[in-house]
Amino acid sequence: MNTEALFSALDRQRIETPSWGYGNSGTRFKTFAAPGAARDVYEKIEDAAEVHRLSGIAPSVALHIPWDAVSDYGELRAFAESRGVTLGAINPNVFQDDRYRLGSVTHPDPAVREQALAHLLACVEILRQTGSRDLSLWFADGTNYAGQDDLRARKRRLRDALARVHDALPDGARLLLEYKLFEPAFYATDAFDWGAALAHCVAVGERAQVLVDLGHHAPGVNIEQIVAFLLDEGRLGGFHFNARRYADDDLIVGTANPFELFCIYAELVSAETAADPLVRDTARAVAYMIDQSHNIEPKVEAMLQSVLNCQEAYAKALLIDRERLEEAQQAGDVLEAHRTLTDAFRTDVRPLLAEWRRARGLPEDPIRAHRVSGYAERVARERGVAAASGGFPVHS
Ligand code: AOS
Ligand code: ZN
Ligand code: ZN
Ligand code: ZN
Repeated sequence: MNTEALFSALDRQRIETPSWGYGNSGTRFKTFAAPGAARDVYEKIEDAAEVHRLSGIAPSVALHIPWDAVSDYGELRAFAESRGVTLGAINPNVFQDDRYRLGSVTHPDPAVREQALAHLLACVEILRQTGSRDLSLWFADGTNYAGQDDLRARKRRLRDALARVHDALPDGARLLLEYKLFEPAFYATDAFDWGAALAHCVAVGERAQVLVDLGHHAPGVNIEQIVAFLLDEGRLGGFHFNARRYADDDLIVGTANPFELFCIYAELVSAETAADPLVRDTARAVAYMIDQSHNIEPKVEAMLQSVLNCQEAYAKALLIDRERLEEAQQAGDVLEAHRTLTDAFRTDVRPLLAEWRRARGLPEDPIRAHRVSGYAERVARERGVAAASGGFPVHS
């Protein structure tokens, strides 16, 4: 790929950052209050705008309802636009009400299920007002013990809720179903893996697609193969990027396993130019989103680091010599094929990305630019150290 083609591919890259990554968040053990952490949705949007100003590729911010609920979404949308970003995916929250102890949309009591569904439908309405394309659904629903509830009945309850949400979506909107192996339910999670999520999406309609959160798999699972499979089925809707060593660690993407991130991008790059139009269109519509909740890291810098790590992985994937790869694959040359990938992976793309930024009037080194800008010191002064609440729930 020549530099021009590479640069225009980099121009098209978009990474969405999550509002909840800018507020104070923690682990089950302790939430450390960070000086200057965003206290409300407006400050979260300002931080997201700062990440975009420095990186040039993070133009939208995902919202979490009710953490980011406001009375006027039109006004919030205008506020975001005045800061140079747009409002992205809407993430409903059906896991923090006392009534959801046994589940939300899969709860045995139909009245609780209706309450959860009503919230999901209210979020569809919010999505209309914010002009967002995607409704990201993650359910904490599941059971802790064998026999606790009827597994097939729960599957049907989830299906029913998804169908109703799907049918309420406005034109052009999508439902992204996120799966997760375990936690907070430890025996059975209702949306437990990509296969279950895919089956639900296929059943409820064309505008339902699967969301892959990198932290939600068993160790050793080949995530890039899941990505390839879902792309090929036309059902990969988006990502929640993060890094994990154990489970849902939610750390800075690209820090624990950069080769895995590269291989995921390699599948996406290949699908973007696939012969099959369904695969191509699916790849081009993928929502690249970050899902992190920082505990000890400075928030804005951590988010910026994630965005840049994605860009680096993408640039390396663009460098894969596709012709050489295909030849080696056809010839059954196992190691030449593998080396074609690792040659791209080992390429230091930092000078190239610095050049791309220079040509676009962006800081060559966004992290350094952030550090010397005084942004962190200014918000620490203005916002102070908020009590460790907001963002991800405080566990005790
Ligand atoms: C939870 O484990 C999922 O990753 C969710 O996507 C997300 O972290 C949560 O909904 C916070 O917004
Ligand atoms: Zn312990
Ligand atoms: Zn997630
Ligand atoms: Zn998660």
